[in-house]
Amino acid sequence: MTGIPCALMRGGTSKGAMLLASDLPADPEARDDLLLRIMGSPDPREIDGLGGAHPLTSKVGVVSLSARPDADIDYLFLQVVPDQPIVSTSQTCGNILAATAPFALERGLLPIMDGATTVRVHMVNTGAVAALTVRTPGGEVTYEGDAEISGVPGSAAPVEVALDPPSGALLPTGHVVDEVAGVAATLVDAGMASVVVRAADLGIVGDESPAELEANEALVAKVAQIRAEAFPLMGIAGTPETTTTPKIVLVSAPAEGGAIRTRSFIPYRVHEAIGVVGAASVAAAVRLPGSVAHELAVQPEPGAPLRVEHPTGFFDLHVDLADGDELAVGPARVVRTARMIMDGFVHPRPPAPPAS
Ligand code: NQM
Repeated sequence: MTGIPCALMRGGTSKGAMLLASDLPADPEARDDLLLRIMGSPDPREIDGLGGAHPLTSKVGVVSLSARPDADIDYLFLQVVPDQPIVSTSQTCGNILAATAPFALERGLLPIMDGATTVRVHMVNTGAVAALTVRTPGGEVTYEGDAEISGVPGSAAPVEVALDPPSGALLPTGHVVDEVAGVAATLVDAGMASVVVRAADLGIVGDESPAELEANEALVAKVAQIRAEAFPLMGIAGTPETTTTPKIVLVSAPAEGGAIRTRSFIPYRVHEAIGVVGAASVAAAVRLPGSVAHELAVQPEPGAPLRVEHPTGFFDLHVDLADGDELAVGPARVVRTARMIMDGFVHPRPPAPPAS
């Protein structure tokens, strides 16, 4: 029985299948069909594959050596929707990003240093580049360490992530505030197309649990309407039905000493925490005078991290507007952790027989 080399890894607060591009079909349609069968989609439980029945655990990272002069590896992220036969490349994932560098080092794609190794990762989905520093004592990747991140039990070795400034427009519509589906919204993209709206404008407090929010049918319908109207305004390729962006982030005043409190629809389920580039996009809105987040936020002291509160804790990051240009974001710095859970061969579900 042959299988496909594949690792199951946690990256930050997400989990997914990690594969080398050379182990997958080059044709995107054939690749996506195979990934559905590897993950067990479409099926709400993903019972017949590696997927974890939630968008945060139904992710795929594909890694290869990069031909770019500013990067060591290319990382293509694919969101496999658990209950629909959709594989979307419309977004990247900064959590799975944290797993890409250790995975590339484990696969022997790059030389390993003694102590720590920095890998520059080109995020194919967005074109952005990030530098990841992985702990490699004695020239081997270690996952053990004392870094803790909200949403992950225990501690692990830190993966320091420095995100280069995004090259696209921070405000895709050119406005700090737009009216979308009758609601004031800041449409912002610092790596993740995000629609930031006030929780209060949608009739909620902003401290509700993800389960409470997902059970609120009127809210879910309003979020879907906001997303449908924001989608064309943000210049996203494809259709809302076949992509997983933009994310809708409900913000309210901080309650735990942070800068802002968030609840994120990603876009159907509610995030248990917040994404990395998702947090960078909200943080950019926090920094932007006039945005719907700025007026609710408590700005951090100069030099201190900007703390984004979320359902399972907080996410600290350093993100500033670049000097002299209020629409450009400076480099963002975050700490994540990652872990190899399983490494071996995956046996995909067989292809469906051709329709007769
Ligand atoms: O924004 C979930 C996650 C993400 C995305 C999502 C992410 C990011 O937390 O960088 O990581 O928004 O779909 O895995």
